[in-house]
Amino acid sequence: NMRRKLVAGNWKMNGSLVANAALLAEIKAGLAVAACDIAICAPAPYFAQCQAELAGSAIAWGGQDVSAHAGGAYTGEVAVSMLQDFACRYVIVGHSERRAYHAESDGLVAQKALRALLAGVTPIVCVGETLVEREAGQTDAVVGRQLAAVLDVLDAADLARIVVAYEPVWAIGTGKTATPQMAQDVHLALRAMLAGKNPTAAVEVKILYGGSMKPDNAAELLAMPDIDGGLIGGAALKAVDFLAIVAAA
Ligand code: 3PY
Repeated sequence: NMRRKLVAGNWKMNGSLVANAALLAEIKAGLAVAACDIAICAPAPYFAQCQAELAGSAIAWGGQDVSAHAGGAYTGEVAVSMLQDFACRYVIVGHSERRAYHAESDGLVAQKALRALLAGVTPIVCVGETLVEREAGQTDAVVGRQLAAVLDVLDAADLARIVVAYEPVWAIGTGKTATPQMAQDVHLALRAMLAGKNPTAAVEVKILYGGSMKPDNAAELLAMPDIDGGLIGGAALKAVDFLAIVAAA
């Protein structure tokens, strides 16, 4: 396919000024001319550091969440305008950790995605089923419901400007990975849903796989026809691992 792959690190709630400086320096030093797009999604307090270290490099940066509101009395929230102040290109929305630990609904995730998109920040919309849901044969229904909520609020013309990430909840931080074929099957189903909204855009939308992607399994996952990159958890915190995944993409 024609889609350029995207490898996006999700640092989650890890890092410090000192640790990030070392990690970013190591990644920059080790980066050959990359054949893929690369991004790092950092905690908000480190946007300025990412901008200072990564501006002018081949690596984009972004956030891990954004408010559904434009601004105002929402203590603790971060507005998309604030991400833009630090030139964030991407923002993750609806990661399963936010859905599970912060009770984010499909509707709220959709509003966040829309807020980012309208501001010109690319939302990386995460969807994924739990183990119980998979074993009950509900995978397509669950990810379909999660994606439908986002598709409902977007203009069809804007569809090509989102990134989707399929992250089976049972594979996140557990060391378990979906087999390439299991992932491919879901990616194909997601792309078919996107095509229902806008067939041309569906061909362009990147669908990333997330959930314990690491150097060991990246190449075979990334070889699947509808897997257009990865959203990388733990392996994004080690320069050698992150670089190995970038090299595989
Ligand atoms: C993981 O790989 O564990 C992730 O959740 C990436 O977002």
